[in-house]
Amino acid sequence: NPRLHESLEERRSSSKHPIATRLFELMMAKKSNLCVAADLTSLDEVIKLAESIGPKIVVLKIHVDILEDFSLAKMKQLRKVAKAHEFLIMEDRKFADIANTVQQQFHGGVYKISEWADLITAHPLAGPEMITHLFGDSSSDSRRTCGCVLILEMSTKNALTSQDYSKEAAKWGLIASDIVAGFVGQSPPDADFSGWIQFTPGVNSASKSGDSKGQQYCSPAEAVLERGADIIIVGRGLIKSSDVVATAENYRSEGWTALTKRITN
Ligand code: 5IU
Repeated sequence: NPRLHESLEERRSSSKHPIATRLFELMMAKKSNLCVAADLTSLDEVIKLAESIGPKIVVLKIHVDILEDFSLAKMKQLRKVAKAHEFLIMEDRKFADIANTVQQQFHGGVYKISEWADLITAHPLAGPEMITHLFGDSSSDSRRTCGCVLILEMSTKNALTSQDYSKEAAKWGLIASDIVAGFVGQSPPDADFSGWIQFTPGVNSASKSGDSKGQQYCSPAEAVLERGADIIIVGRGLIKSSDVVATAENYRSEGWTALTKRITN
């Protein structure tokens, strides 16, 4: 797969999505391919975490619907931290409904995700038109300000994201290259594109066995060198550690070393 060995600069120039372009630039500037899954129930705590590890990460991934103290004002604060430390905010909403519903979930409700998310995740389950219409009609600003990260494979045991499923979905993603900035997966898809960014969750240096609830883990090096990850997603391996800044630096360094090694090989 050519994507795995191309330089980030080459890939940045072939990228068709402004958010992917920006992410390639952040990766090169910060020498980081670390995305932290800030799965905390308080947005105040997420902001605190982001302030401390901001310089080490390129993406902060959140689940807005687990926050007990959500407000748009606090989300604006998080955006300020993201701007100051230069990282993107990914809302792992895993949109999966018909386009008409997903558009409302993305723009409306309490969370108004389109106002603050740089990246969102979506399951391709509903078919290609859900992807093309995800952000609204062709005049929607979100087409420039937000990128879809398509979930092609999941990290869990016995996930239903079979090879046939991911193969078909990757093809849809290629057609919607103005919407799709990358994908979540555990391996590079056949219908790959070097301007896309592969996000790989299920990364934990301390645990090999998973979490006893179906989650499976691998190391940062394995994610990058064997599974094709461009960006490693680390949750509990970091947020539960006693020194989050030191742990972030370890994951940044391990992830970046592996990526550099893969590119130069
Ligand atoms: N996540 C996965 N696996 C997937 C997808 C998303 O773990 O296949 I798609 C999310 C869930 C959680 C984070 O927010 O990534 C991983 O957290 P831990 O590193 O704590 O397991």
